[in-house]
Amino acid sequence: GQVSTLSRFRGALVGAVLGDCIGGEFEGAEDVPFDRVLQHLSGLEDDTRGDGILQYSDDTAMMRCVSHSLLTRTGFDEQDMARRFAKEYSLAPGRGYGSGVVQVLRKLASPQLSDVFQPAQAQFGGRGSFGNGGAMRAAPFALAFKNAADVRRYSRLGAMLTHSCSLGYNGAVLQALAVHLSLQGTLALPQEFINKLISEMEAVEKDETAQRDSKALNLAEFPYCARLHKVKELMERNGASIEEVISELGNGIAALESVPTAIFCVLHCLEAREGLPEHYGGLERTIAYSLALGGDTDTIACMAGAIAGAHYGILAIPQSWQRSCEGAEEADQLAERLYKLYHLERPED
Ligand code: R7I
Ligand code: MG
Ligand code: MG
Repeated sequence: GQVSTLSRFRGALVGAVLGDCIGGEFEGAEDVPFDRVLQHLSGLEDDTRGDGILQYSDDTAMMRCVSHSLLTRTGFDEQDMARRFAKEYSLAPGRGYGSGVVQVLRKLASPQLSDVFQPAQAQFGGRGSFGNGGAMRAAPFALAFKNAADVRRYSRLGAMLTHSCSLGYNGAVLQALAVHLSLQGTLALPQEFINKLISEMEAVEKDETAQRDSKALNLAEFPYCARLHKVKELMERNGASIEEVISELGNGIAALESVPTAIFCVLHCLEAREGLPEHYGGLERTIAYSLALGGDTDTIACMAGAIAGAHYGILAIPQSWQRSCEGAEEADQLAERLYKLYHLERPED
């Protein structure tokens, strides 16, 4: 049936939180046999375990900051967003943050800091981080802005508060654009979805800094486009093994090795897959499949969960899964408020 736009918004943020909470179990595993994944997931249906048993990590913690900031400022305000990241980290530093980004978050807490983009620029010898920490929290940008140009611009700036390497912030742009297209129902035509992302990223990666960074890091000239072409190839192969997906797309903590992978998980799970229960809907398949890849499972499942949730909508997400995850209810409320912001007439529109 038809999925309403509000349902898509709610599905996006709740799907992201679920991916983070549920994926945390296997973070760092090499790959995970399907029966272990399914055992973990069937445990969520056990009503005796109590509510919110699975805690969220930095992915959700920072995504909450992004949502709250966009809502209270009715748009992007780098000072406000930076302050929220710093405050969240100081209140709950044990959420599993990347080992480099904590230095940025400590510097962002300083009241003397005038340029909030500066601490990120000092990371990793001055080139900035290419980790997936910008991408993991990018979904709310697609829920706050209608125009693709705004989604691009602000997801990039929002990521640059911690990730100043183009591979880091372009991963965030790609993730936000994927959620943007999914909210519009574009996943009904998977080929069109991937082709649109490729042409968007061709424009994004033409940028001089992106060209320079990919050269310095010994990568293909248009690294995200190259990965998205591999996603297309794997889709066409229709039956790619877990090992092939890991070796061709990656499952790591770098944005380049996880954002295209998350997109693949969503596309691959649009239809029933061997090894996954027949009663599973697409969102359940997507999260299960993301976990089976191992590696950075919380983040890959979080990003795939956002894209898939925007496609299938909130009604496709099992209640028991939602009850098991800390922060799912709040994410649902934030999505509803972002829906109103998205439809607000703003002067620049
Ligand atoms: O990107 P970031 O916020 O980490 C996010 C990840 C997610 O999986 C979360 O769930 C959480 O587990 O962490 O944090 P960063 O510290 O900026 O980057 C993550 C890691 O990527 C770093 O600790 C480095 O190991 C690696 N990395 C780099 N290594 C070498 N050179 C990132 N950028 C570089 C680099 O330029
Ligand atoms: Mg995490
Ligand atoms: Mg992670």
